[in-house]
Amino acid sequence: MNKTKKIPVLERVAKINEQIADENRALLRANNLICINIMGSPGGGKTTLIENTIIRLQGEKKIAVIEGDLATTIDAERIMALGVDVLQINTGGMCHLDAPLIRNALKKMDLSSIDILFIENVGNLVCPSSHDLGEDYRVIIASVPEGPHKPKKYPVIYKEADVVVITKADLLEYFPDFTEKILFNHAKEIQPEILTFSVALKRNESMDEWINWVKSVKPKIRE
Ligand SMILES: Nc1nc2c(ncn2[C@@H]2O[C@H](COP(=O)(O)OP(=O)(O)O)[C@@H](O)[C@H]2O)c(=O)[nH]1
Ligand SMILES: [Mg+2]
Repeated sequence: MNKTKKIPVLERVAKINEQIADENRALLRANNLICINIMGSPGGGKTTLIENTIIRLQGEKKIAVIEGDLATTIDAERIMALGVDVLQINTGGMCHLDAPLIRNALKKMDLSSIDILFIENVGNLVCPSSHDLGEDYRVIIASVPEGPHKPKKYPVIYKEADVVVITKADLLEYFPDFTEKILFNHAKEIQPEILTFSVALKRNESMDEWINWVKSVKPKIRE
């Protein structure tokens, strides 16, 4: 009788991702930098939030960015135009980043000079949630035109999130079914500890609470 223990392939791949995510975390810790993984739908405002955060923290924090995209360097070029170090990862067809891709990117960066590393994940509310990258914090972007029910429809990504940022708050008057309260309540039903911010990036308004959080973050203590 064959007594070899069979581990399903997906389980093995997930385990390898976990191991490499832990190695990434150790490398980030050794270089004393905070890593924030920005996730959300395509077009929600991920790149715009990162751009505005860079502008607001210029001269205060040294920021670098890893840009994940299926194809193109469009977002990376937007970030580079701000004079910030950016590393582009094109995933081909893959709908998320994973820990090995981040490990390869980290090897190419001068980590010792960075305070905060943003990762812009591939625009998607499903795939990125199940891939630990070694980040400290997970931030979900929820833009007003997407409607207030996304946390209920995509609970898995919210369950693992530390922060939700409502973007495009300047458009609230055009979306009467969307209130910040409804979205935040839905998010808190799924993840009671989640921090909540709301910004209107087009007008660069109401960024203060978000910016204060970014400035104050410490490495995440993991249980
Ligand atoms: N009105 C408005 N538009 C925004 C806001 N944030 C982003 N956008 C626009 O939404 C579009 C997609 O933004 P982008 O940051 O590229 O989204 P990403 O795909 O999530 O990175 C762009 O045309 C942005 O100018 C906002 O707060 N208000
Ligand atoms: Mg983008």
